[in-house]
Amino acid sequence: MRIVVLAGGIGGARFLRGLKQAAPDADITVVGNTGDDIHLFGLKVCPDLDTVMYTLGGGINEEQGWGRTDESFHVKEELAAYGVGPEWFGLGDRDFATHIVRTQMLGAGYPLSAVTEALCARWQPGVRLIPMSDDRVETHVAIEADGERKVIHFQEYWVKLRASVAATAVVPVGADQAKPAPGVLEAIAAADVILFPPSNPVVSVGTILAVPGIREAIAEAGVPVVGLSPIVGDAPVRGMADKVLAAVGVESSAAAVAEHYGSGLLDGWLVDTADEAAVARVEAAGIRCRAVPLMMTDLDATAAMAREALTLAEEVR
Ligand code: GDP
Ligand code: FO1
Ligand code: CA
Repeated sequence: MRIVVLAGGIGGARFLRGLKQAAPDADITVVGNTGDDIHLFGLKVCPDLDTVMYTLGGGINEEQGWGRTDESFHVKEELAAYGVGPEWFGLGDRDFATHIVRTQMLGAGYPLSAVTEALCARWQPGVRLIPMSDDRVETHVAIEADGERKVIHFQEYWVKLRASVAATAVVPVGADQAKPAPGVLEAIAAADVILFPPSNPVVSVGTILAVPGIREAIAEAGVPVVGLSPIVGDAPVRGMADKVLAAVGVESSAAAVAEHYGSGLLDGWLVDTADEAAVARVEAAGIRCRAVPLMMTDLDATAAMAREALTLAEEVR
């Protein structure tokens, strides 16, 4: 079975670990979000690609969900001693090596997709990880600060401000000019099922869908498209997805996220058992819906979620 998954960082990566257990023989292609990417200290950092790569490759800091295990921060401290920031972004020494290799290869002319493949040769994630695009796309967030409208990088909004101020717009800068990376449209066209993990619907899956051609390819693939809600009991399980949902005018609920994707894209949607009441509303929107446990507390629970998604896909096929 060929499965395509559109993934952000932690939510996508943890789900993929469960999917690999649930479908050990499946051929899994992951289309990764690169809208979170940021240039720091002259280096290209791709947080969501790295989160997937490290999580599936056994190098992730499990508690944190991003960055390397057994990490130290000497380089960051030395940079700070020179007065060179930003200090609010936690790049560790081991992680730095990844960004150095990536930046060196990009400088030599390799596209990001080829660089990602090379990095994965070390980590052996057990999936094919492709960035959504080789072209630069950067998510920016518009905020109101001191009565003034300001546009900042997504990481500044998320990590520095911890989404503490209201976002008035979320813009995937460059997406309209970006092309899907080699292999993305081919994988979608060849898929037997397409899954949206419980990733952020705006700044993870939404950004991937903003690359012209990807949404259309999914809609035209003619195979089941099934998603899992990152919102449980009207709040994100982790992080501040409610803040970016508000920016695009979507309420923070499992049903509203399904409606936001819409029946033109989604065939099936899983909500948590806490959101049983949302099932009827989602089905009224023309999307088959089931309430099942959606907390990725451990690998077995996550694998059970993946099995439910694949079962729902068979039902809507
Ligand atoms: P990020 O790039 O690291 O923010 O990760 P993603 O975009 O892939 O996923 C973020 C989303 O994962 C958040 O909105 C969380 O609500 C969701 N999430 C995290 N853990 C769980 C979980 O155990 N269950 C569900 N349903 N969602 C989760
Ligand atoms: N997230 C944080 O909340 N604080 C950090 O200092 C931080 C550093 C960081 C470094 C490398 C990396 O791959 C990810 C990192 N993240 C950090 C996560 C990052 O903000 C991601 O974009 C998340 O996916 C948020 O969507
Ligand atoms: Ca992310």
